[in-house]
Amino acid sequence: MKLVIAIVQGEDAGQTVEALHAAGLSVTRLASSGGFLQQGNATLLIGVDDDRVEQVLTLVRSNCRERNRYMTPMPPMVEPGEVLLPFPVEVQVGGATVFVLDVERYERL
Ligand code: 2BA
Repeated sequence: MKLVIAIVQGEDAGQTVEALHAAGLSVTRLASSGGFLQQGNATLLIGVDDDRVEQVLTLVRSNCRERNRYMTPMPPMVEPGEVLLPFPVEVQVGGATVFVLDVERYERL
């Protein structure tokens, strides 16, 4: 058995969960946020038999798309009288960041 951890953008999370659920897969959705952009995203936990991992990846891939985000870096300290206007930096995010882990033991108690 494997545990697939998929970090997806908030906009893609609902339809990804629906697609996984429709395929008969169990999924847990956690609210999370990225350390770099500090923006909300979603982390999906999907426990599956080994032979369904590729199906999970296909469903995640087909429901998550790449987007451009903008972040405004913190301006550096400037001397009095100096003006330094920070401008937004474009960052590409997604489709999804996926980890596949071996599950040593699975119990439903
Ligand atoms: P964030 O950490 O908010 O990162 C958002 C996007 O910013 C990343 O998109 C990447 O394009 C860019 N980025 C991240 N760190 C950067 C850096 N030090 N310098 C320049 N650009 C940087 P994705 O790679 O698609 O990642 C989307 C989200 O997936 C991340 O949100 C984070 O929540 C998660 N993630 C990505 N890689 C991870 C990892 N190795 N471990 C844990 N979580 C990860």
